[in-house]
Amino acid sequence: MKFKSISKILAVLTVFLISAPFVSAQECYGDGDVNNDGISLSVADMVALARGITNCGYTIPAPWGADLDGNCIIDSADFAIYYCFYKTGISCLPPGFPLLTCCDPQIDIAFIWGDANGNHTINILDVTAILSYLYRSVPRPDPDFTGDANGDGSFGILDATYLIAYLFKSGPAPQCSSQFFD
Ligand SMILES: [Ca+2]
Ligand SMILES: [Ca+2]
Ligand SMILES: [Ca+2]
Ligand SMILES: [Ca+2]
Repeated sequence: MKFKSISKILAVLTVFLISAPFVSAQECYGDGDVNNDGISLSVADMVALARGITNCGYTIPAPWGADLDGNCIIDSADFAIYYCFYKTGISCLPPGFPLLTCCDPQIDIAFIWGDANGNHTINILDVTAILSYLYRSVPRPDPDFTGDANGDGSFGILDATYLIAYLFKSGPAPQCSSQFFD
């Protein structure tokens, strides 16, 4: 009798386990598909990442996809990997790519739009930096998309005059561009 009861309990338990929905924790990988369009490591993904870690108010569609080094932080280190991949190819990707990361990574603002010299503030030195890049053959930072102060997708004297207007004539703040150039 006792044996029969145990068998019955085991049978019920087996049916329950088989019919219960299998719930697993969501896993997210830094696969490079930042804009969540199904294509990994495209230029559009790199642009999405650049905008996401710049003070542009842009929300990265799939932030976990941007975390190529799998440390649960989206920052300039991930951008450096993308940029290296963009320039030189697959050897820049971390061993074991794509790495498992967290699904809600922290985002670190690494770039300030209009900060042409890359020191995280905007002042007259950015104007002189732009002029030096243009006229004194001083090498520009690579990449230097934030030097496009007026956000027209190119780098030139208009970016210097735009910054002067912003700094000294109450002109509009530097404009984030959706384009990327280097
Ligand atoms: Ca993509
Ligand atoms: Ca990272
Ligand atoms: Ca600066
Ligand atoms: Ca420009």
